[in-house]
Amino acid sequence: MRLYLINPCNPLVSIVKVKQSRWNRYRVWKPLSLMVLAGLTPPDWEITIVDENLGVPDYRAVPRPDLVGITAFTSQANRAYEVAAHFRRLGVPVVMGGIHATMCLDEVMERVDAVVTGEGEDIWPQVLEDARHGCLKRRYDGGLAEMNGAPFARHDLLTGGYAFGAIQTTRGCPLSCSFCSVTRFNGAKYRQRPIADVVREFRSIREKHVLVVDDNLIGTRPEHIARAKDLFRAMAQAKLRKKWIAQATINFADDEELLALAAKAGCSGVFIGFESAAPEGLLEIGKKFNLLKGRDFRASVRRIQRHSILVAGSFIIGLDIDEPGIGKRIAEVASRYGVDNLNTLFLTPLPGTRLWDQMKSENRIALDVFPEDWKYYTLTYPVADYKHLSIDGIIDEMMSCTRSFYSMPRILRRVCSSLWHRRKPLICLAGNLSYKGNIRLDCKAYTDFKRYWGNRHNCVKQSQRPMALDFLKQPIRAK
Ligand code: B12
Ligand code: SF4
Repeated sequence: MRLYLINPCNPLVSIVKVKQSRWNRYRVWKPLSLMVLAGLTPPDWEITIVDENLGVPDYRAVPRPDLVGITAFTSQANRAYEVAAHFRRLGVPVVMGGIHATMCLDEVMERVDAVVTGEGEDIWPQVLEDARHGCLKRRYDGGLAEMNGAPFARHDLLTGGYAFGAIQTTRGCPLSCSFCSVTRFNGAKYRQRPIADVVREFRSIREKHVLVVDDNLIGTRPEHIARAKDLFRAMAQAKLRKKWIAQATINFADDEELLALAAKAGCSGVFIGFESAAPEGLLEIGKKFNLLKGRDFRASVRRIQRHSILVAGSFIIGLDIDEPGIGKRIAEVASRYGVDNLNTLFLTPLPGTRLWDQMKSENRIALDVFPEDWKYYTLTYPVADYKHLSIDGIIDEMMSCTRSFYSMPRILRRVCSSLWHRRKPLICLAGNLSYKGNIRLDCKAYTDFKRYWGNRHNCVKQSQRPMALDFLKQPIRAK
């Protein structure tokens, strides 16, 4: 039995060609979901993982599979449907799972043979058995999986082309921020894999650099932190010789022992969601956690950096409290906090989130011709009606945020500071220049987007109904 597991691309996102430059390897990330599914697949299946981000194969020229499994974030849904349609035309059954299939079940059901909602571990073997006997059901529900004893992801099936390996050590998040899908999808309970399993799986990763995909590697409660410390101790003891980056909440900074152990275990950078420059913004999105203990963000960032761990900060633009001038304000606040990199994203109502429910009820979802418009749900395009900012206005704010944070004087100041404090100045410089280099691509993408948006408004005005418009069906141009 031949199985293809496919990660579809989104031409608006897949801007790099890995073959063009070695550096592009740092900008593509392994689809861990498919490597996990491969690990759950019995050995008599011949498995091929296709990551379209590395290049789209000519599917007409590949051997015919017996089953196709597709994963997709919402932003990949359109391409997922194209790939599904191709294989279904050949009579090959197509199964789709992952976050979009779970949140938009009806839409996906119409376009594939079987849909798997929730996590795959407990249900995938059943799906394969049914496929083998030609009796796939239309719907399977994986629910929340046990974290103990699952087979390891097949890291051997996706080699070459990536600078980073990928691993997961925990699932779930109790914080339930309004814009985020994680609590709804993976649950509020923080679930941890056995430490010995994580260390063993780490060993099976070939890459020297690893992305730990956990939404919050350290968790929020004392027992979570204690487990994180045990994990870091075990990783250090195992002498894995890997450098890894992860996502965490700002409480990472509160425990010197935790920071020292993380650094010893190989942590080289952490991605932290600050989300808003104002306490009212944090209240608006339900991230009160960041407000606890009257936190001094600048001191927190410094404490992390003192352990030679780089800090990338994430902010959201387009909250109801955000007014003109917010772009510069975010850049200033992020510079004041002292983060090494800034990633600002548009507030985006992702299906299944509380933000989606709220914006839908207020009729504020602006890009709503689905599934076509999903391709813009990358958090890098404005897709909603923002309270105090027009579409042009919010794009200008985003550009002024990026230009201001990544101005040459500010980059030099950050690099000098990391040189002075002996904190990886070259990585800091490369990261900053890479973001700065993206500004040109962003300008071009926004020009195309504004044209699309303008055309669409005119057409809607003429027809007075938001329907799938012809120009939407034209192929999307890569940035
Ligand atoms: C790592 C990660 C990334 C990596 C992606 C690596 C990759 N290629 O997969 C990077 C950094 C590139 C990334 C980018 C983005 N991401 Co992201 N990312 C994550 C993160 C933190 C972990 C995903 C992961 O690897 N999980 C581990 C695997 C094992 O779990 P899984 O993917 O859920 O797969 C399981 C099940 O879903 C299921 N399953 C999945 N696929 C399939 C397929 C079949 C056939 C079956 C049977 C089952 C199945 O089985 C698996 C095993 O249980 C998630 C948060 C999360 N907890 O999911 C956000 C998340 C997926 N990202 C999100 C978003 C919004 C994005 C971006 C659009 C924006 C951004 N800048 O972050 C971009 C989109 C890029 C694009 N190509 O369009 C949202 C998606 C919401 C949505 N509705 O789409 C999430 C949920 C975070 C959030 N805040 O809500 N992301
Ligand atoms: S944004 Fe981060 S902290 Fe908030 S619910 Fe999502 S994973 Fe948890």
